[in-house]
Amino acid sequence: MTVKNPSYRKIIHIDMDAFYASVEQRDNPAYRGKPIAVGGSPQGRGGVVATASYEARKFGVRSAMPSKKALELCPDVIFVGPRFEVYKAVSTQIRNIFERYTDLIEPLSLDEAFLDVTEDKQQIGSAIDIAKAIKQAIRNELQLTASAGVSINKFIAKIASDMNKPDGLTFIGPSRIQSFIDDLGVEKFFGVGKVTAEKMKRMGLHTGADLKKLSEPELVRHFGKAGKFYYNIVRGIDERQVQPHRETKSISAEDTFAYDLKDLDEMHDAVDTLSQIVYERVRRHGLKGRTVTLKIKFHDFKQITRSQSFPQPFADLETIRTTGRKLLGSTDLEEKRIRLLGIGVSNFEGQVETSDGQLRIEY
Ligand code: DCP
Ligand code: MG
Repeated sequence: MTVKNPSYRKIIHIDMDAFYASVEQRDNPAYRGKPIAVGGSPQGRGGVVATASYEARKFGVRSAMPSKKALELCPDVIFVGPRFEVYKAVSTQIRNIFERYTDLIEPLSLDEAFLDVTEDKQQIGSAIDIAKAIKQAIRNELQLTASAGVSINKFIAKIASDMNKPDGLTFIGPSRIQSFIDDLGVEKFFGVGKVTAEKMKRMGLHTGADLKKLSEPELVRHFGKAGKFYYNIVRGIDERQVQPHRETKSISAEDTFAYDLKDLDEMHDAVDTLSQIVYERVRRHGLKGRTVTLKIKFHDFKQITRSQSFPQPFADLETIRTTGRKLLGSTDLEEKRIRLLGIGVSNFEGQVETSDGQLRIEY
């Protein structure tokens, strides 16, 4: 028996299709119907792909892939230089469309946002119809396509928007949520990164149904604080609100190691990997920062942060990586072993510097 619960929220997650590439194909007819990769460098001499058109994806070209590899997979691929100012302007136009339908908008990056449409500003009637109207407006006014996911919480709405790309609209209603989650691979769960997913798989946990067999204390024991969140989410419970106007104060990534690091080369590798992750996220948000922060947690759980600020805002990988390494080099590591490293970028352009220098760590 399904009980109709009038207190369900109506959440839509919208994500633009092949965002940078679609904008480039829209603005340059010569690129339409062709495999293009935004970013990277011509002849695949260096750099990575920011995103690929769907024509290029057929060959396996993907975001974050070295352009050399992209060229191997798809010899006809056309590399196109990014135009971040244009993507930012389009992002604002998309936001303006969202605002006609709701005041509760939480952007996640330039091309992606959560909308809470429970209130139904335009009295359209159903969340599915609101999502249709938004997609239609984006198509008519911006000549671009978006995919939408509709459900009762953020977690399910976000997964739904990814299920029928491009130009998709996927609704997962309350009665379908549990069976959907049971079959879902652990790597798809919110907050589960590569490392956690591998750990889960080693423990024989492959799907939502597997995770559901663990008690809350067991999950917390294995996965720390996040375990509590996983416990709820495998039961379809995600109470996170859509938070409008949340300014991005910092973008950071951190990694707790399977064993404590002693070796400087290993620490440098970790800093490089974290810098790459942070760099990509800074880019995706269209931001420029002034401060790089390194966070270290030692094996005795003592924690320190070290920061360096620059007069000029930056958004490049080199600044993040070399500053991270430098901050590590200037830290007195003594004989200590390192349990966790984190890299963050903050003090974004156009935002006020925080007086306490406190960083919000995002998962
Ligand atoms: N991006 C990036 N580096 C990455 C991933 C993405 O620079 N590693 C940029 C380019 C994308 C944009 O962010 O166009 C949005 O990211 P998405 O993950 O939503 O990817 P797309 O919109 O390109 O494709 P999809 O249709 O899969 O959403
Ligand atoms: Mg997208």
